[in-house]
Amino acid sequence: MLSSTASDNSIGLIGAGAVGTLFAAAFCHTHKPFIWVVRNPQRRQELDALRMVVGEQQLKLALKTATIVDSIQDLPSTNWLVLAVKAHQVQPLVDQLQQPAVNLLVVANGLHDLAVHLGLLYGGALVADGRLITTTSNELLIGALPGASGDPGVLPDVLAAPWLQASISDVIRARMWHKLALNCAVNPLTALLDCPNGVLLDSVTSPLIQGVLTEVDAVARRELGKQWPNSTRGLTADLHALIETTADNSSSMREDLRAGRETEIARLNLAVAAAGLRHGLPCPLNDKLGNMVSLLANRGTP
Ligand code: KPL
Repeated sequence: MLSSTASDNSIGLIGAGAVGTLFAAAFCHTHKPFIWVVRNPQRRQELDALRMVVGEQQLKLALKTATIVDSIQDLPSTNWLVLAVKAHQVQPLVDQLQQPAVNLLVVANGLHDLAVHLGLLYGGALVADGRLITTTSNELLIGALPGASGDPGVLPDVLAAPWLQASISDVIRARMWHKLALNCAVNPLTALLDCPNGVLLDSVTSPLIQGVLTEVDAVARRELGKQWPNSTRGLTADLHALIETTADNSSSMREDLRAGRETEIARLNLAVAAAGLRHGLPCPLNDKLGNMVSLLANRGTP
C-alpha cells in the first residue's frame, strides 16, 4: 500500500466484476475521481471498449474519473474503500488490507459480522459480449454494522446514476437478513435450474420457496428479536417484487456456477442452516438446496 494521506472523501474501489463495474460507472457519472483496483489484465483491456446497456438505452462507458491500478499494493490510502466482491472474498481482503484507518463499504451478499458499512444491492448487472448490462431499478442500501467507522452520508450522492439509487439505512442488520432471505430463494434455484430470475415468478408461493422463506424468517427472528420486522408473507411479497424487477437477470450464483467460480452458497443457504442449528431451529430446505449447489459446483462445469 502506498503511503499517502487520505484526503476527505477520496475513494478506492476493489472489484471489477459486474457490480464493481456498475459502481465505477456511477462514480464516473457523478464525476467523482476514484482509484480502481482491476487485478485481471484481460479485464483491464476490455474496459476501454466496454459499452453499457441500461434497459433499452445504449451508453458509452467513459471511465474518465477512474485511475486504474493493477494491485492492492498500488492503492494509495483513501478515506473510503468500496469492496464490491463475493461474500467469501470479504474477510480475506479485509485481513490483507491491514489499513484500520480506512472506512470500508462492503457490497456483498450473505451474512457479515464485521465492523464495516454494508451495501445491499437489490438488483444486479451482467458483463457479456463487451457490454455491461443492467436496468434502471437497482437499489443500494448502505448502513453501518456495529463498530463501523466513518459517516457514509457522502456515498449516495457520488453513486447516484440512472442505473443506481443509493440511500442510507439505519437498520442494516435487519436488511441484511431480509436480502439474505430473498437470495436464499432466488440464487440456488436459478443456479440449479439454470434459468433467469423471472422463471421463478410463478413459483414464489410454491411449497419449496415458502419453506425456504419460512426457515430464514424463523432464524432471523431468533437472531434479531424485535428488530426483525418481517414475516414470511412480507418476504413473499418482496421476493415477488424483486423477481419482477430483475426478471431478465441471471443471478450471481448461476453465473458463478456457469463460470466454474466458487459460489456464495456457504454464506447464503448453508449459513442460514448453520445459524438455525445454533438456535435449535432445523432448516432442512436451506440445507438441502445448499448441498445440491455444492454438489453441482464440485462436479464442475462441462
Ligand atoms: O442479489 C442478487 C444476485 O443475483 O446475487 C439478485 C438480487 C437476486 C439479483 O439477481
